[in-house]
Amino acid sequence: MSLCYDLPDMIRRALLIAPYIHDFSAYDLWLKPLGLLYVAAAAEAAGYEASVINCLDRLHPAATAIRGPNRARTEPGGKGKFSYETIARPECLKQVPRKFKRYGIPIEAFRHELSSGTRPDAIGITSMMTYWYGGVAETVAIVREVFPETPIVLGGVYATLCPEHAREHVGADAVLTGPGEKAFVEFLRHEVGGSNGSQTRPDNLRPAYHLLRNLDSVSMLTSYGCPYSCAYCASRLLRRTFVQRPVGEVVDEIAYYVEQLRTDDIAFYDDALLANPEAHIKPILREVIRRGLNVRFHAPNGLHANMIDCELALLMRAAGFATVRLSLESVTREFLTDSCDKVTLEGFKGAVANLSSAGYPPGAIEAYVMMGVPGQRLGDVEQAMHFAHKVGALVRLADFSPIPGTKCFDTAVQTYDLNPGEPLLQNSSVLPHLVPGMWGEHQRLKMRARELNSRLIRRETAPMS
Ligand code: B12
Ligand code: SF4
Repeated sequence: MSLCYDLPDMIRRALLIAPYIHDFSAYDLWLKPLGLLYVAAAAEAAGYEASVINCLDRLHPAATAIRGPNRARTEPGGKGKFSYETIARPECLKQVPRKFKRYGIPIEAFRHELSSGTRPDAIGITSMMTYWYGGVAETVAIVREVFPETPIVLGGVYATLCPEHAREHVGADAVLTGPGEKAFVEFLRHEVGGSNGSQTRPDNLRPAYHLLRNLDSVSMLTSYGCPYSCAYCASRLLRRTFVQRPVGEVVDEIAYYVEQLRTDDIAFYDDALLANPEAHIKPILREVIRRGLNVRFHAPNGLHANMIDCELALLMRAAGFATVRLSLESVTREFLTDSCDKVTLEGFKGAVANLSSAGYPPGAIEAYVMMGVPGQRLGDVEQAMHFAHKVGALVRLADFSPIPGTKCFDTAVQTYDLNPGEPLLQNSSVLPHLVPGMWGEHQRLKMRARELNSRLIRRETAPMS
């Protein structure tokens, strides 16, 4: 579908949409449609007018007006619960005895948002987890009803990891893979023409947060990609190279969020925030402290513990790091090799000690421990949990998600007898229900983790004798 107009100076409009999530559970942990905001910024830089509709807007009046348990709720620190509606479970998830939900603003509110804005010339939709494609397809269908003639393009993580599936199941006019800044502008030029704007370097853009309403936190990147290549991870498939942004540019962006957007909470979405610490994170944090930028930083993604020496721990504390989650993943040799040796047991222990000395109480330091990785024994998970507990970190268990294209995927498909062509089965909370015995085992491990965690917190709060 090509809709090139004749008027060269007419401003073309791009509408960017963050779609609904279909899942058994979803929690807003500083979730922002960061990729979509980069793409919107690129469109603006190229001379297009851009607007954004966020179906996951927790603070949307229609989401907070709902009565009952499915109302959106906001918790301190920029997190919260999405509003939701229970929907039918897809056939292949019938074995999972849980309610399936559509998370996001009520459908009528979305229709209203679509039809009350200016008519777009093209629409871009993002996608995140592969197993959330049902929400993407539903979003596309609603958009189609309102704008039957407007070209729709899909990008994002799911589009990149499962492009053929997306072409077949989502109903967009085009599916673009990989970083979308340049590709989306090319799509716009081709489909709707226009664009006299000067295009800035894609790696020099700032996400278009000014287009997002109801902002109670911000997510950002100080780097793109990851220098490692762990067997279960898709980072390299999403971005081939690892690039760290210039320190000054990163700190200016943080200052903009704090001083102009008045945000108190910033989450880093980096895959490898602490890589090359002397040249990157340390100077960033020193500059944040020097400029007196008062903000809470969150690292919901696992941090590389080996990089946290005494100085970095002190800088993190002084700069306002509030959520500190370290990747431990496992303590077994073969598993650590699959994780590219990015964390060693000594390194992990040292990091917790350094963070504690810098003033973090143990309840503030968390360790991601993986479970359900093909070939992983229950005893391995237990060992890792006990190790994290012993050195003073809270245990946060993370269920394995088989991701197409990763080194682990084929083994996972064989081990767990999965249909490789069905992304719904890649949901980390689905797998334990499909594999006989796995759910019970995981429940037991989760209970054990809770016991260890409460013991750690009690130990810390007990009065000294
Ligand atoms: C931040 C993050 C999280 C956060 C927040 C996400 C949330 N609240 O749901 C937290 C830590 C909570 C999280 C949790 C999990 N995550 Co996560 N997460 C990420 C991460 C690191 C960054 C995503 C991101 O925003 N990147 C930055 C933006 C700029 O990139 P982008 O979205 O890809 O956008 C670019 C392109 O895609 C494209 N694009 C994007 N939109 C559009 C739109 C158009 C129109 C176009 C043309 C282009 C385009 O252009 C953009 C700019 O270049 C990715 C890894 C990664 N490198 O992407 C994993 C990732 C998405 N997560 C993953 C996993 C496995 C998980 C967990 C299951 C881990 C676990 N075992 O518990 C959980 C599950 C959470 C859930 N709710 O289901 C997997 C994906 C799994 C899957 N099957 O899809 C990834 C890929 C990491 C991996 N291990 O490989 N995650
Ligand atoms: S270090 Fe983290 S982001 Fe990088 S490849 Fe390994 S798991 Fe993925």
